[in-house]
Amino acid sequence: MLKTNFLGVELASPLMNASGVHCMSIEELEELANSQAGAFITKTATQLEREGNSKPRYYDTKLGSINSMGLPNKGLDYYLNYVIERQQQGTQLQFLSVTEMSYEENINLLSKIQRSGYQGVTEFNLSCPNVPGKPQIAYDFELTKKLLSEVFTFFTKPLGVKLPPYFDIAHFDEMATILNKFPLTYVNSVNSIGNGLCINIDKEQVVIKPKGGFGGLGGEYIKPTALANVRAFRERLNPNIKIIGTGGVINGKDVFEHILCGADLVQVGTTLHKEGVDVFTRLNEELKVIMKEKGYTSLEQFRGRLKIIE
Ligand code: RRO
Repeated sequence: MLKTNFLGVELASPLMNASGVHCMSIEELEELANSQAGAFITKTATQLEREGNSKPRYYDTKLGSINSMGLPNKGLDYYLNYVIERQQQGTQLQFLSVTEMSYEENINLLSKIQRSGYQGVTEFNLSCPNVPGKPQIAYDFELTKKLLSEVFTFFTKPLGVKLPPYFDIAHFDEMATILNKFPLTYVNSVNSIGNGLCINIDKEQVVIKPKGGFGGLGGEYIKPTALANVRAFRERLNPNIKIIGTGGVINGKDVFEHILCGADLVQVGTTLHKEGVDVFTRLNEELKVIMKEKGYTSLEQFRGRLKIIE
């Protein structure tokens, strides 16, 4: 009932983790691989291992989460070797997330993946909000265009981009026009809403340490923004560019809504962090109940079919 085809591979579920959550170590990745998620993605990797920002750097609130992890990761080789090993054992579809600190370093990182034996999907994270002094790449339209133009002179493996949320129709138009120029496999919308601020009123203090308390928001706060971005890009992107919907998935209804807006796959961040990998079993069951109630037997029957009021 939840079968989903992605790049010719049949997945048992459209659900995955969002990069950053439950995917830092091989132990966590193995738990994802053995869960009811349809696929998994690794923590965004840089060329070299990074410690990230100082703690506390992740905080759960009633309506979601705020984080300023600062790109802690074990370095590209750790994740690349893991996915190549799994590929050799027969795994057909995996997602490797990467980004770097400068234009040149991004090109070098992707060149290394191109030269490797990895045949899976690479997600180029253009939207990390938490490295002090490093603006989110995809809020700079010219830079994004230049970077992708160079990347696609040499990169021939499946590539997706992780985008920040946009909040203006002109920005949806402009970014979609840029993305449509490239042979992208998919667009993933959205990363956390950057640089929110959560406060502990008793202490009259911020809840995370880096950047004076500013951090990326996830969870219930961001669902309407995430759905708008999925919908806006589905309406604007070439049909051969797939969409991964991420943001505000707490229950099966939220997964249904993402797919109704056009998501091919749906990722879970904050709620996976709160509940652990059993969240995928619950969400799959809740989605099936909604589909049964509505008389749907496959995701294709409602994907992208959101109605507007004429
Ligand atoms: O590590 C992080 O601080 C982080 C990253 Br790279 C990202 O893309 N999104 C996010 O919310 N946190």
